[in-house]
Amino acid sequence: MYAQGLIGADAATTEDAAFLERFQARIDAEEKIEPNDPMPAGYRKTLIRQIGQHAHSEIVGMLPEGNWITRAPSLRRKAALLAKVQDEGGHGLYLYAAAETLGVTRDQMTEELLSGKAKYSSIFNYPTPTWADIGAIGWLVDGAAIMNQIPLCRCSYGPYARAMIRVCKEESFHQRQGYEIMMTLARGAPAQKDMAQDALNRWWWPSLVMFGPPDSDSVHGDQSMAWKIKRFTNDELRRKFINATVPQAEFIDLTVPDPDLRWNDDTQSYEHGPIDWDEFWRVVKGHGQMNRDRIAARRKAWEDGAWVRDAAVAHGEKRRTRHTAALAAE
Ligand code: FAQ
Repeated sequence: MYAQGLIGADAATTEDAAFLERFQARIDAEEKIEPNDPMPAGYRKTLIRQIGQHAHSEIVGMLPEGNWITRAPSLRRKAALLAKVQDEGGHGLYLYAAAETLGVTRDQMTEELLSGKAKYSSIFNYPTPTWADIGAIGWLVDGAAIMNQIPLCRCSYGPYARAMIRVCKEESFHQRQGYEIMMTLARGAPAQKDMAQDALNRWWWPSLVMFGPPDSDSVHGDQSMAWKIKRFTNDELRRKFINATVPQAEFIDLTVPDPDLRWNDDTQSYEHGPIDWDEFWRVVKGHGQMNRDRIAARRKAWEDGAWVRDAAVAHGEKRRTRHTAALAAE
């Protein structure tokens, strides 16, 4: 869709110290970097990786909730869930388009997802066995996504930052619909409250690791902070999320499943108990409960959709031919 010529743009750029200094000065001056601007190859590569992973997460993220569209408990819940899942599909499309401005194609990104080369968020490898999981995903997963994405609205790369503005508005609606489901269950019959608590128990820790490994193990963190792709570190965002979410759990009388959780008056922040990072890396490496199903579902969707892509290309060619013929006849 976007100019393929951009792929080689860096080849013409000598990344000498003066070039890198000029680029960093633009970043430090809070200028937005746009698709045709010269940029270090590493900056381009980091963005393609992160935006691509983000796009895949939105698309794979449609699956756990999509599982409940036919079983939502009322027409109102069904309409809201349907709209939410469609929004996630839209977010994926804005993000693929933003990544394409850097010279990668959607087909390349899809190929990397299906071959396991590109990652998507660990969170979407957990199952959704009960209706309360839909509440927990909206409340916690969209809540974590907002915490991560609001700073991305100020990312130094223009197309990514602009895509995030609309995405964040929609995520905010998603978070509220999820919290409202949890509130309704938590104030319902004892069995409903148990279901809400059980969902919180299962989604709490996976939501905390969505922010990535601890800063000490974050491979890309420092460079992405220097380039103002990231504005906060993984641990800073995790802390902000916990601080915002614990009072929300207390308000609906649910218990955060962390016996070591403590308010620290000095830092004005919660301290959390140990995170199981082995479990995180197991899931990231493809051994979570749902990894195989998720990729199988995406592969099937891609193969089933081949005729639609072929038809769209054929239609485009037909229109171009007609347009050229009409111009020639003028
Ligand atoms: N899962 O060096 P860092 C959503 C990987 S959207 C899997 O710290 P970085 C909306 C990381 O890629 C959710 N892998 O990396 C929704 C790297 O591996 P690599 C997605 C992870 O990039 C809601 C390695 O670990 N959001 O939820 C994860 O500086 C409901 C080392 O990590 C975004 O993608 C993980 N959780 O920081 C949809 C936001 N964490 O690439 C449907 C944009 C880390 O070297 C329903 N992304 N890794 O092979 C970011 O902000 C960053 O990429 C981080 C990671 C913060 C995720």
